[in-house]
Formats: sequence, structure tokens, C-alpha cells
Amino acid sequence: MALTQVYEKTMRPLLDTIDTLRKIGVADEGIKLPTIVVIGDQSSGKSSVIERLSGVSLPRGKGIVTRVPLVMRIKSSESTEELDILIEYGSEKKNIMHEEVEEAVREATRILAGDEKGVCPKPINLSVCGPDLPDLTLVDLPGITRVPIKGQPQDIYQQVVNMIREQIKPEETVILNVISAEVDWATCESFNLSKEVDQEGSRTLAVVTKVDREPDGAYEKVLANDVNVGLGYVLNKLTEKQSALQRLPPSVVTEAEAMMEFLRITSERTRIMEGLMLRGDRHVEFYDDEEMLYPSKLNSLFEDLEETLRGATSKFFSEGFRNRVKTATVGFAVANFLSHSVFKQLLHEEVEKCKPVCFEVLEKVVEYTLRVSDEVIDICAASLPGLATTMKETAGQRLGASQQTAYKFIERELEKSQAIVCTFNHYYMDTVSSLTKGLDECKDLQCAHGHDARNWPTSYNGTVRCGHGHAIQLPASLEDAPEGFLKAPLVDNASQALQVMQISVYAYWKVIHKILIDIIPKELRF
Ligand SMILES: Nc1nc2c(ncn2[C@@H]2O[C@H](COP(=O)(O)OP(=O)(O)OP(=O)(O)O)[C@@H](O)[C@H]2O)c(=O)[nH]1
Ligand SMILES: [Mg+2]
Repeated sequence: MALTQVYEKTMRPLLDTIDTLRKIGVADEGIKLPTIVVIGDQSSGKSSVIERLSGVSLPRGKGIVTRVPLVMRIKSSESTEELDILIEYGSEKKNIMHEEVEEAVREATRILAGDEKGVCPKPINLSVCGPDLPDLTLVDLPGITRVPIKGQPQDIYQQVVNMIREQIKPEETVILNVISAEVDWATCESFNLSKEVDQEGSRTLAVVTKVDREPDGAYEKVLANDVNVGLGYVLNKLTEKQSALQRLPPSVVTEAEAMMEFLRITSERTRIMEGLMLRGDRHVEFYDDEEMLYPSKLNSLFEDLEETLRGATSKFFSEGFRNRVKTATVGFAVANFLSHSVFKQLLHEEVEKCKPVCFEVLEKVVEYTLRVSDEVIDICAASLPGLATTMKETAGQRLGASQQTAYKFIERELEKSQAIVCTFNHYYMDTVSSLTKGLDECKDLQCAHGHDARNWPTSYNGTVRCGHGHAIQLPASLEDAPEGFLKAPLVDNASQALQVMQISVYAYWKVIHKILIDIIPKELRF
């Protein structure tokens, strides 16, 4: 969008308002109306911007050109068809033609600031009257230069900075920070100066010049807004090359339009996210992307949870766990009785092992959801990448907050499982009964030749063998027996007592496991 268009849409309404206020005489009531002060580095294009805003040609070029403040008062006057221009500096005051302005300003500069390259705070006043002009005061200032060149005083930097400070101090001043797309904005002195008087950037506007030379870089700098320009940016001189800049929708100019666009983008995002997350829609953009089929991806994460939880806890019928139960019960009078405190301690250890597994799944779910959310935002806010960045940050923060809630929830559930060992779930007794029954049925198993069962398999495969290698059918009640359950030697009473205690821990653990794999996915989806 050319500057003139942006000007028409953004600045013009503002200027018209000031114009109207001036016309109804608010200035006479002591109310100050804004003056636009143009500041920036040397040769950043300040005079060129003023020229384009006012339509009056000014001296511009390489090296230091503007060396004294130029106060241009533009007034609308219906009484003249031609531009009526008056230049005043020192004791000089004369009417000039439009085409003489450039030379007259050069000459006035020479008179006020000398032939060399020095600067001077004495202003040149230029009044421009004409039909269809805004009622406006613009101030062009010398550019900031750090290193004095030949013919410049050593303190030129300080002199220019003083002039700028003085001009931008009044609160009714709008600061127009002119920055070249070619330089690093973070090092632009003029931003520091405008921040001194306008921390929030509420009366600072930036005009980016030379975008034609650095289109992509300018675009990224505007989006980053590292220099905090509150009122926003106007980009000067765009050419066809600046495809990235042209992606910014020209319709978003007023606050109302921006709000409409924002609402459109957020509701579109909600619609797609709900479709993906709740209904399992395949959004057209992700048609071939399995990763973006949210429910099935989540299911696989939750299935992993079930599997990993199983893997993380002890094998309750392994030799190792059997020995732990044995050691924990030694010294208790009743051999097959697992005291409540021992039972609790054994479970405590198992639940402890589950924590990292649950948290890891939580992290994976959040990470995946964020990735989906980011992709959806990229699609919905393709026309406003700056907004997309902010939306992603906000989504990340909200998801982070939900992650903390889920984290606390899981931690609390696990703590409850550790603190209270009690269940009303029939699943516990069902497991105990079926395993005990199976164990009983195994005791008298014999092959067709009357030999006792030996060589117990680690897991259920339908048969066990006698010492002579003959197959014996295992009872169906043991079909779901856990790994190692059959292999345990059942030769003596003490072993059988241990097996009974292992069954209790195992059955209780299965209840906890079932609860966890049910409530965690629910909490995470919620
Ligand atoms: N390519 C390109 N050149 C520009 C643009 N804006 C300004 N220029 C050129 O940059 C040079 C400096 O422009 P001026 O308007 O004199 O800059 P200034 O900030 O007023 O400079 P000083 O008054 O010396 O501080 C001139 O040669 C301009 O023609 C732009 O958008 N693109
Ligand atoms: Mg200039």
C-alpha cells in the first residue's frame, strides 16, 4: 500500500479531526492541538516523508541536508486557488512560489546555520495556505548523527538531540519516528529519545522508509515491534517486490475493522480446534496429515500410558517381588497375613513409579495440542502473522496453565492412592477369586498317566507338562493370569501363603491402574 493510501486511511481522519477542532477555535480556548514532529537518524528520509505528507518539495539528499528546524504550518484556505507560501527566518519574511520552496529553504539554512555542515536551533517557519489542505503543523528536524564529519562541530550529536528533546517534550506532540528499513532499529537513537517522553508509545508513530530496498527485513521488524511503537507503523514506498508486506490486509485500518478481523480469526480457530479435538474432523488443510487427526493421536498417547504404566510397575509374581513380600512379612506372627502398613508401603512404592510416567504423558499431550493449535492459528491468521504470533503465545500460556492444573490433579490422585488403601470396586475381589480358584485347581493337576504337573510356563499358554513331558490342560480361570503367576512353585504352605499375599497386592494394583488410565485421559482431554 503506498504511503498516500495509508495516509488517507489512517492519518487523514486524525488530521481532519484536528483540522475541525482548529476551525471551531479550540486553540483560542487555550487547548493545544497536536504538532507532528518528525525525528530520526540522518538521511533516514524525514524530509521525504514531510514532502509526501504536505505535497511541498523540500531539500533532501545524501549527507546532512536538514540543519535547522523547519516548522511547516499548513492551513486550508478557500480564498486562494494557488498555494500561498510564506517563508520566515531571522528577520527575513517573504512570499515565495511553490517551485521556489526547495531553494529558499536551502538558502535560509545557509544563512542560519552557515555554509558548512553545522546545525542551528533557530527555526525556518514555512506557512502554506491553499484549498483542500489539512490544518496541520509539521516540524522537520536535523537527523541524528553520532560521528561529526569535516566541517561539523564536535558536539553536533548533542546539539541535534537537544533540539529533538525540546520539540517532542510537549504532550500534545505526535512523534513521527522515521526509520530506514535498512538499519537495525534496536540501535536507533530516536526510539530512545521518544521513549524518554512517551514510554508507552501512545503518541509515537513510526514511518518505515526505504522498504523498497529491504522489503522482507522491514516486514519482520514491524512484526517484532521490539521498539514498541504504540500508534503503529506506516510503510513508505512499496513496490511489487514486497509481497510479504502486501499480505497485510488493507481492509484492517480502523479499530472496528481490526476488531472484526480479530473476532473472525478467533472464532475460525475455535471452530477448527473444536472440530479436531471433539469431533475428530479432518480439516481440509490437514487432509493427508495423520498427525492432525487429534482424537486418534490422543488415543495412541493414552494407549501408550496404559502400556508404560504396566511396564513401570513391578512384576508382582516375579522372584524379586516375591522376595520383597517375604522380607516385609518376616517377623509377623501370621504367615499368610499382609499387614495394612506393609500392604500400604508396597503400594506406595508402586504408585511412586507411576508419577514420572503420568507426567510424561501429560507433557506429550500438551506438546502435541500446542503443535496442533499453532498450525491452526497459522491457517486462520495467515493474513496477520503478527497477530498469529501473539495468539500462539496466548494459547501457549493458557495451555501451560491447564497443564499445571492437570499436573496437580494427577499428583493429588496418586497421593490419594498412596494415602488410602481401600476399595469398593468388585474388580478387586473378582481378580482375587479367579486367581485363587485357578491356584486351587492347579494343585491336583495330573497327566493321563497320573504324573503331577511340573515345568510350569511363565505365562498362560493353555498347558503345563508333567515330569515326563506329557501335556496337562490348565484351568480356564487362569487365562488372564499375570506373567510369572504359574511359574511360582506351589510346593509348600509358605509358598502358597506368599502367593496369596502377592495376589492381594496385584489385584489391588489392578484397581488403581484401571482408575488411573480412566481418569488421566479424561482430565487431559478436559
Ligand atoms: N529508495 C528510497 N530512498 C529514499 C526513501 N526515502 C528517502 N529516500 C532517499 O534517502 C535520501 C535521504 O532522504 P531525506 O528525506 O533527505 O532524509 P532526511 O532524514 O531528511 O535526511 P537529513 O535531513 O539529512 O537528516 C534521499 O536521497 C532520498 O531520496 C525511500 O523510501 N526509498
Ligand atoms: Mg531532512
